[in-house]
Amino acid sequence: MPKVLLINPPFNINKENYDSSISVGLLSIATYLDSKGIEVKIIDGVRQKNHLDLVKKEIGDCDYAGISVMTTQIPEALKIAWLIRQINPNCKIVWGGPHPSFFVKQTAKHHLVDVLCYGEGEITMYNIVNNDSFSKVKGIAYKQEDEVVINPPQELHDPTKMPLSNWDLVSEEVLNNLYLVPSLTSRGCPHQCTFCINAILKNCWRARTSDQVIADLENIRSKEYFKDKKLRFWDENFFVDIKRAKQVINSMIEKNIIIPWETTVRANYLRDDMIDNDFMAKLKKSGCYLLSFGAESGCPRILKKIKKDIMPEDVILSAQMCLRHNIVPQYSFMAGLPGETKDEVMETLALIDQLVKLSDQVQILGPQAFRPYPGSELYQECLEAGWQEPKTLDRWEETTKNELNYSNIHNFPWLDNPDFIESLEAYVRFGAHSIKSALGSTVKASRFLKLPFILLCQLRWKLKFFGLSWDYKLAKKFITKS
Ligand code: B12
Ligand code: SF4
Repeated sequence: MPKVLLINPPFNINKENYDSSISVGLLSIATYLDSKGIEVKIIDGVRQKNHLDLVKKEIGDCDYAGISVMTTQIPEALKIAWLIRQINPNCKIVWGGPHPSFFVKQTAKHHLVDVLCYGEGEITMYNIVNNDSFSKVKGIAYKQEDEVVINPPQELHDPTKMPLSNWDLVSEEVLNNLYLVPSLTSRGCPHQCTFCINAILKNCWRARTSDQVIADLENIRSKEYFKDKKLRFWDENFFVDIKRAKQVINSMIEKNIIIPWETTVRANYLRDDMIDNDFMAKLKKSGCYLLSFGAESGCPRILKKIKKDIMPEDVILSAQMCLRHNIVPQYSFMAGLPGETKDEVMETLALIDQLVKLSDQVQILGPQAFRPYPGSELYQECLEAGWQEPKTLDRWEETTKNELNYSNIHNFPWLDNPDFIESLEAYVRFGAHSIKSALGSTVKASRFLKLPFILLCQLRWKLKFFGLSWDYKLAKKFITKS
């Protein structure tokens, strides 16, 4: 029976600033392989301290190593792949996740990539492990006589046919430090936002039944290590089928499965035929403490351009409704899209200002720099503006090495002032909120360093002055891995 090791490489950020969640994608693949009788282990380099030692210990007798890769993980993924090649040259190295799915051919070309899985990995990884020839496996790319062969895509899987997450496959170190327990009740999204991975990869919406969701929650509740932990419905869009969402929430209340939970929702779902006041009250009763919205921009032109199908007014209304029900509204924003003017970015900052003035409870994430992904309409505009995407995996490594969020945005030719766009996230995080909540931010640094930076950010936010971002550059050095 083949042995499989699945690895999540670290991000380019100090370990103490790691998010304490889990790689849901790898857990899902591991659960599926395990349910089919395949021996599988997960090493989470994001959350396990000595991940390289663990790889060294486990890789000797492995047949397949699967590495999950977002663009920011490329430098560490390459290090891990190199180590595997040195210790066990017979082990096949499989790359999967968002970056390989966007950049199939150039990633598959690399000498440290034996097979690449694009799109969802559960069935594809099983088929890779179970076939003696790659030519029969859908959803992969591989090299054949120096040419890259890309097989047809794997069909999207049916979540109702997937087993319950097998938590025994996750290390105790990760389980004990977990901040948010993930429950994945659906996949994909029916909306068409032009910047989003779901729209680009055409991940249509599919869900587990409400009974399956409740079984998952009961399983989570039965685990001692999850006692008193919060939960996140890890879905892209939990509320698409509102009838199902209501069944889940009603069952949670009836069966007294009251767990503090959060999830993602669209601002325009908070309306009479979707999430009305009565349903909001039930969400609260079942344990919902936070709803996370993609607000993206405060500029109507940009919102139309990205096909977000919401307007700034929807965002304000959604915040008011959440606050009425004592649920924390959290909004993520982006900036630096091709064609976006400085005034339009300032409209986003004005909307953020309006939101934080509603209450100190409102949480803002970003604005993060827009990330160009091939296959989207916006990507075409980036190309027309002169964008030259890195053409090899090694070149990607160079442009991501010192970055927190994606790749070096000084390479984005459509940006007149990349420093301004890059520093906004920090200025909002520490300047727009009250000093108290800025101090409570999850970014770990000594108060001695944090406080002066916060005071500067507060002043910048008051004056709306974001030039000469030397303070941001200094702060970034402290949290980026040295
Ligand atoms: C949860 C999440 C996180 C989590 C943790 C993810 C993790 N791996 O540990 C946290 C919050 C830490 C995180 C951080 C970041 N994230 Co993030 N994140 C997500 C999110 C919202 C959901 C991912 C998820 O769990 N999906 C559910 C699982 C089941 O799907 P999955 O992870 O894609 O896995 C499936 C397939 O990809 C594939 N697969 C994945 N790995 C492997 C490996 C093998 C071997 C195989 C065969 C298959 C395979 O099979 C899996 C099962 O079907 C996605 C958005 C999205 N829709 O994907 C963004 C996303 C992955 N994140 C993204 C980014 C950019 C980031 C950040 C850089 C910035 C940010 N703040 O968003 C940081 C990275 C940290 C850093 N500073 O460097 C981008 C990645 C784009 C890219 N080019 O790589 C995404 C796509 C968001 C976006 N639309 O831009 N993220
Ligand atoms: S609603 Fe959210 S998940 Fe759905 S396509 Fe838009 S950004 Fe992506």
